[in-house]
Amino acid sequence: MNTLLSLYKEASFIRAFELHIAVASEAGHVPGLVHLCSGAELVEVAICRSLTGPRDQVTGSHRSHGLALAMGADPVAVAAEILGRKGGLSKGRGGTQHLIAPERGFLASNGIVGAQVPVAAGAALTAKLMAAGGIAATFFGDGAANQGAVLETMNLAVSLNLPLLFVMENNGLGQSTSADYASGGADLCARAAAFGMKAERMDGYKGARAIKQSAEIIDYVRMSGKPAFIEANVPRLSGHYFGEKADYLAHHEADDPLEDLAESLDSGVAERVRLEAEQAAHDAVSDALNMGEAAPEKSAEVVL
Ligand SMILES: Cc1ncc(C[n+]2csc(CCOP(=O)(O)OP(=O)(O)O)c2C)c(N)n1
Repeated sequence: MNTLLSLYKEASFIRAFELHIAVASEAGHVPGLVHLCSGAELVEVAICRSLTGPRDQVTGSHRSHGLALAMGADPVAVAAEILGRKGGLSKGRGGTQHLIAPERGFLASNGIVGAQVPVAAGAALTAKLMAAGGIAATFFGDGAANQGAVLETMNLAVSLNLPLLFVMENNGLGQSTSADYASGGADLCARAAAFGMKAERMDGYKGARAIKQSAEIIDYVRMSGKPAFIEANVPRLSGHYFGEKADYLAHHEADDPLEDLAESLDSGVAERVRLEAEQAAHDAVSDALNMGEAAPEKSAEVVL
């Protein structure tokens, strides 16, 4: 399968997975709110496919279902975790915002905005001290980019020479606040460069270019042992959380990177791949739903 087609296949699976999670949420099967990654799949798959070192580690935000899947976590176990089932990645105790699949290099996602970033610095420091060629990557939003812990981690990564890739997915919104307002119109890529690291923009609508750029910058981090930063522009194709009814969304209608990608492929092939992805996502979420068993009640014995 050619590179663009396999990117489309993986990204379409994540898109369909999120739609099925949305359906499950609407039916009341998901404890709490879910933050869907729809719009960011292409960037996440493009970057994760270059994180192939056996010791590479990734951390993500509250919007990380797709990231866990892009790193190869078992879709049924991801769905079961989101649904709070015993068969989930962490027995249903973490839920949608706390996914973990360390055996696949997915160290953790985190519901505290920006908190996943210093965790990745710890993974990068470990990789550096073990000198076994591993690197870390951390995904966060434009809102998180203004968190003190994130800015401190950028400084630390430069001063300690950590093999850490910062990936800021700029969807223009932190909840309902525009990125321009929250950052005073600052150029966030230039701000990262000012810490003293290589910093680039990635077009989240251009699949082939994103794959090439990801491979090059990950190679740079691995070979140099230094940090780097990517600002990827992505649309947020859903509300802050699924089901949110908000007027501001009307002002943020965006093109869909997956539709753009499908247009660059043979239409019959793209449609077949999309339908297969849809079926696979349906099966994964259904299997998780059919597990039936809820997570055990939280108690001291369970936690210990
Ligand atoms: C420390 C902290 N402050 C506030 C929140 C509430 N909150 C959850 S997501 C979010 C917006 C984050 O925006 P961004 O980092 O751009 O990520 P996006 O949701 O756009 O993917 C906020 C304010 C939180 N979870 N943690």
